[in-house]
Amino acid sequence: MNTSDPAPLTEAEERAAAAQFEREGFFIAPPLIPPELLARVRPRIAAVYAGDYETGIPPNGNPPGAKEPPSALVKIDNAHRSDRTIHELVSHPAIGRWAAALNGSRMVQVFATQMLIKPPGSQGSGNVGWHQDYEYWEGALQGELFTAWVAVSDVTAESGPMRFVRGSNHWGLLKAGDFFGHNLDAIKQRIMEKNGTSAWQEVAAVLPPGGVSFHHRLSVHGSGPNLAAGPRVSFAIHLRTEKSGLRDGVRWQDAGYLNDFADPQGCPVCYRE
Ligand SMILES: O=C(O)CCC(=O)C(=O)O
Repeated sequence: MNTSDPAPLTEAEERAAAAQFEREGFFIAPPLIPPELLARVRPRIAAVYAGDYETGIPPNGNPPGAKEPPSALVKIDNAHRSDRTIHELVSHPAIGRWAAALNGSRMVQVFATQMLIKPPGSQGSGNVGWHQDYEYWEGALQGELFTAWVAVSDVTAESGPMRFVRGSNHWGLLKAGDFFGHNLDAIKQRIMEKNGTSAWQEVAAVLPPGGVSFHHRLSVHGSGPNLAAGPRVSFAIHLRTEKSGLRDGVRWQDAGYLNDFADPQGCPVCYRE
């Protein structure tokens, strides 16, 4: 169950946001997640990290559960299947409303999530290498796909915020990225060579708790080390619209961490016209 209705957008706001998303490949929305929901979700993030799964469903990859604070980037896939409060957060209607406005879509549905904890002091092992999300979905999915990224902690310039490369959504699928690579400069070099241009303008998505950014499936993005005092905590929420689908001949059981669109626990609809 969701806790609050999204604030209505004016038509002018919707038009301006959609134009920016199309032009630049990302959009930074005003804070969308209510503080009371963030307060309820924080202990649930700690619980899932420790291996406590409220629904009895483990996240993908069955992480063993850890007692010690992390020392490198933690990425737990589909924690929303394991926990009802996390499910409530990732399917919040304000995210759906903005996502629909950015894409002019009639329906928005979650199809996978990542719970991300970037600990302080993790140096390069906290980095997320430059990549395009579609590199990881291309085999199974096609059409309109994108990501909402929700800040749970205060994501400052020091905490290793996500960085977008402006306009890279127009570069096509380069397949030169690597989410798991830590050497950002080497990956950047590879992407620029593949793209045949030295154009590269980075924008940091600095977000307060509850802030949300959206990015296109082809937008190049990554993040550097967390130099702040506390962990950078967030969710990447992968979204589809009615203009996307499973590729012909692909079976859900072969789609890795992507959830079957027909499964309401794995794929909650967060907006419907
Ligand atoms: O959290 C990050 O720094 C990157 C997350 C990411 O790759 C994504 O949201 O698609």
